[in-house]
Amino acid sequence: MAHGLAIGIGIILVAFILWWFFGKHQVSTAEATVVEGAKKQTADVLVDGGYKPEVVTLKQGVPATLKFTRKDPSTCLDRVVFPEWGINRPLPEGKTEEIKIDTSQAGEFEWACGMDMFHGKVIVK
Ligand SMILES: [Cu+2]
Repeated sequence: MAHGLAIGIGIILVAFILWWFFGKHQVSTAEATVVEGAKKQTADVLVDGGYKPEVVTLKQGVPATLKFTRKDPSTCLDRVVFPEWGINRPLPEGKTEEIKIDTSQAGEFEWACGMDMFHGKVIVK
C-alpha cells in the first residue's frame, strides 16, 4: 500500500519536472497603446520579480515611451539596460521611469536588468 503511494508520488514528481523543463511557459506580451492619432505610443511595464509584460510590440515610426514601474525592492532590478540603444537607467523603487524608444528601425531589441539576469524584449514592426 505504502509502496503504491510512493510510486504515485514519484509519477507526479516526474510529470511536474517534465512540465517545468519542457512545457510551454506563458510569456506575457503586450502591444503599446497608440494615442493622439498615432503620433505617439506608450506601454506600461511592471517591474516585480521580472518584467510584466516581457514582450512589448511597438509600431514602427511612431515615437514610443516605455513606462517602467518598479515595485520589486531587490537591487537586482534597480536598473534597466537596452544595449542596442546605449540606455542604462536607474529605476527608483515605487516610481515610474519613462524611457523613450527609437522606433525608426524594425526589429527585436532586448532589455535586461543591470546584471543581465532578467530580460524583456521590444518588437518594432
Ligand atoms: Cu539583476
